[in-house]
Amino acid sequence: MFNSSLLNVYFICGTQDVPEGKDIREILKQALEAGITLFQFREKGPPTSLDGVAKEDLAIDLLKLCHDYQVPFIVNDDVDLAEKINADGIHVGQDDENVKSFAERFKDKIIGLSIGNEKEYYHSDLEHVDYIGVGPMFATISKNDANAPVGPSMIATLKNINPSLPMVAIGGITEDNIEPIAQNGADGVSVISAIARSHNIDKTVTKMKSYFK
Ligand code: TZP
Ligand code: MG
Repeated sequence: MFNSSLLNVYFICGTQDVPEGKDIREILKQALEAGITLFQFREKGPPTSLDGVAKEDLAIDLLKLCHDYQVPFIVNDDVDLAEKINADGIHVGQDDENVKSFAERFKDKIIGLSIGNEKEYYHSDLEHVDYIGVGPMFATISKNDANAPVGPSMIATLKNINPSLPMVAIGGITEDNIEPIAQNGADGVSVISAIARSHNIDKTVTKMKSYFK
């Protein structure tokens, strides 16, 4: 059974999200120290995008780091990588068809699915899904092909339909706009830039966590 408190402060990052002159390992370490509850490796350039052995080596480093802090390590989309390095789960989008095959191969892994609205919810096969990522809540700088923002009320709309399905909000979330997300019943927030670009990761994570206690 998936513990929805893992979604409280869910950090997502790939090398493309890291400010110039900084290292993804150092940022993740600071975020783990600060108390993030889940991590997703999402390597999706441009401007950077590792693949092959370089991607795998980095993923292994980040997985080990997460496990030093007992935080599960999720891979975005890349089922083969998740399998190869024995990640704790995968997160897939509406266009990714591999949830079923992953679920069959990995009985005890975490599976997340992105859902933007009620129509996508009703069209999704949720049989193997542990949580859904709902958004984008607000405009985002971190995803070029993001859909139009749906706003925090989409969480309440979907919770109304399925109160027991764990839901994490995503897209443009910062320390300053997080309150309505918690008020609309989200189990947590998933963020890229608000943590990767924070000038004080400890303060940012601590504040975000305080909304989900
Ligand atoms: N999916 C929907 S919005 C988004 C993803 C991966 C990007 C979230 O990044 P940020 O910087 O927290 O807006
Ligand atoms: Mg995808």
